[in-house]
Amino acid sequence: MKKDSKIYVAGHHGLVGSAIVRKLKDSGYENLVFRTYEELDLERQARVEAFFDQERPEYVFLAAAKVGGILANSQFPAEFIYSNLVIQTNIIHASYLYEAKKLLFLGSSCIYPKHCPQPMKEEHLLSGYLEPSNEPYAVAKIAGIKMCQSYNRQYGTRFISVMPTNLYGPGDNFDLKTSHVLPALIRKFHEAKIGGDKSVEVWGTGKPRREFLYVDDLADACLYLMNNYDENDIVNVGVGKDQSIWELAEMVGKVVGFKGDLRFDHTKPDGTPLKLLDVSKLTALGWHADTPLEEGIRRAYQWYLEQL
Ligand code: GFB
Repeated sequence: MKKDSKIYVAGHHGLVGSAIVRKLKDSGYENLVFRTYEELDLERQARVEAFFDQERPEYVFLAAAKVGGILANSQFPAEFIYSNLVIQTNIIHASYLYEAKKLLFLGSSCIYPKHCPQPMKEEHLLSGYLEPSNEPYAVAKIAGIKMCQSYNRQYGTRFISVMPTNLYGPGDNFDLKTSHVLPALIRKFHEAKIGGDKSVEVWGTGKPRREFLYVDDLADACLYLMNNYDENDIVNVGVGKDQSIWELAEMVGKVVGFKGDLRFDHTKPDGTPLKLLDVSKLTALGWHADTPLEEGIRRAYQWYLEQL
């Protein structure tokens, strides 16, 4: 990308899209294009194509998606599969029709099988059954990967796919029913501290292990890959280290300053037991994550406090 290249960030209000915009602006890219939901409904194919016809973006970051935590994925499976399939299909196809130079598609680590060998390598895609709690979302993301690869093969496009691990940071969703674990815990611990509660409820057994990547690190990786990676194969983006939900809860409690106990709600799902990405490919390409988890949680908590 040149500093004056026309760059479209789809989903610029979301956790990932807003971080990509911050990173692009900080890096001196000045010709950025966005549309709000009111201006452009990405589920409407004709409108997406009219937008591409009018703007002709050279580079596309496809960060628009319907996302949510383990419960939202189980409760709204139709929305997760429909919205993601339609949005990504419209944008990938329009990028081909209107000759974008390059597109970066954001997948997810949930594309890998439920019982995938750990850490999960790019080659493990489609090697086993998916985790049922987010299968519709994962199937949509896998379709996006295959669409990018198929367009590259048949049409000679340059569409790359990036698989981030669980993300968190400024711009996250803190709604307790639909959010991911990290923002949920920040909010629960904060409210328990303010309310003087003796304990905080944590879903599941606390035993599943997860890897967490600060979203500004992901944005940095996305720019790096847009500028330095041209292969058809997917690339994992993570930190290469995981911890149990129990350990995570203790760390969030420490950052927030809550001194009470953890109460595990076994009626809530654990989801996939292990989900650690193998990041050796990205490391070999010359990129690694910078933000230690505790520092990232501190920044995310600060952002949450500023929104209150
Ligand atoms: O982050 P999370 O919702 O999604 O849950 P996944 C991770 C783990 O944290 C699960 C536990 O074992 C939850 O039971 N957990 C504990 C909590 N307390 C809470 C809480 O208050 N809220 C939430 N949400 N979880 C997601 C997929 O799976 O991974 C998405 O649902 C996406 O589709 C994302 O792929 C990366 O890590 O299990």
